[in-house]
Amino acid sequence: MNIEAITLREIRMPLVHFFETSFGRTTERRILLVTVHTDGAEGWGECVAGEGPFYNEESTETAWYAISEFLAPAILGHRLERPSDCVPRFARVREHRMAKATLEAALWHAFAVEKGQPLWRLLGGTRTRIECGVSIGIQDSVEQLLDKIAVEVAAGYRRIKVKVKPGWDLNVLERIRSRWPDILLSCDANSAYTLDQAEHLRKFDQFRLLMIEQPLWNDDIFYHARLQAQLQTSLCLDESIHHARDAATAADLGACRIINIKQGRVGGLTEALRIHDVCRERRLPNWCGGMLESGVGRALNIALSTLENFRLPGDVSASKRYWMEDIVDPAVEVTPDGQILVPDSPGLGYKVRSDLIEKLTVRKETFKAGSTNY
Ligand code: OSB
Ligand code: MG
Repeated sequence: MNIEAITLREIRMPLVHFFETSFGRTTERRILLVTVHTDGAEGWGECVAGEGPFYNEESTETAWYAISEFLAPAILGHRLERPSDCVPRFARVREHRMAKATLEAALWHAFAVEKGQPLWRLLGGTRTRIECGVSIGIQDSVEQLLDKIAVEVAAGYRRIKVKVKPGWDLNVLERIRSRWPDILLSCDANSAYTLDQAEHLRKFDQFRLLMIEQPLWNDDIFYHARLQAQLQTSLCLDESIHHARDAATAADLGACRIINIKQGRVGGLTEALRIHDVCRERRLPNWCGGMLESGVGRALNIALSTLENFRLPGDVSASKRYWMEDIVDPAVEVTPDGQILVPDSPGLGYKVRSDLIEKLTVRKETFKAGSTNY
């Protein structure tokens, strides 16, 4: 495919309900979308960076910078045989993984459209339905959280994950477990603890959690292994895993028993597939994380989740949990038994609503082949 033009834009989308983690509260998303125009198709990619550098070092603004100044120019005017061919072209830029992943996602979408195939098949997926879990943020009160869990359990979701932090953990888990002794339950600390608190974290064992996600430092693997050795509950790494080598390190050290794969965090689908293969070879189950995506990113997560080693319910849930109106048609829906039926139409399987996107756009820039190349 010849990369003829790339449009970068920012849209704003208010969340139906705020989302709070140990690193802060989000009420409105500032989402970057790219459109890659090839000679045969158009592909869309969503950037999963947050509004500020709180989950990781990237943000909406740094992704805009990396894409417009370096990454778009690295592929514009070039002919790529496959979407993965962008990876070596981007390699000169250190980090900026979410920015890279945005363009790679758009290339995969365009590639699938050109081939007239559903993206999930091109990725090597085998599932026709995926299992859904939900991630529920920190609320203003425990009662409010229990009400939210009740809604999601009734909606059929197969795994409930709650956000925890010091002061919002044992008390909360205790209340959840006494009301729902048998649900598949996990928690995510987004790096809110240190190894000094191992004793405290050992108390989580009594709640029979499926996993504790990223309890320690965002850049740590080694001390998670120390912690894992002291816990019955499985640890899952999210923030610490940037590439396949990190996944192998974590497996070799025994730093976790489960891995959360987010294509954005790891620099794109090619690296996500490599991590998937590392996990499969080492018999670590992995699952698909979420980053409060709009329908474009959500559709991509669905496609990725069809791969064999996505063995646990992901944070891939219905559009209506986040958005009054999603930018794909149909909106992503979950069956009463907590599954998403994977669409079989070419590309993402959901139509991108470009008219609505245009209305939500607050800035936009188009880059054409022949512009500055570094
Ligand atoms: O750690 O998984 C996380 C959202 C923003 C940043 C980090 C995380 C999350 C979630 C939300 O847990 C998952 C979702 O999109 O539903
Ligand atoms: Mg997480």
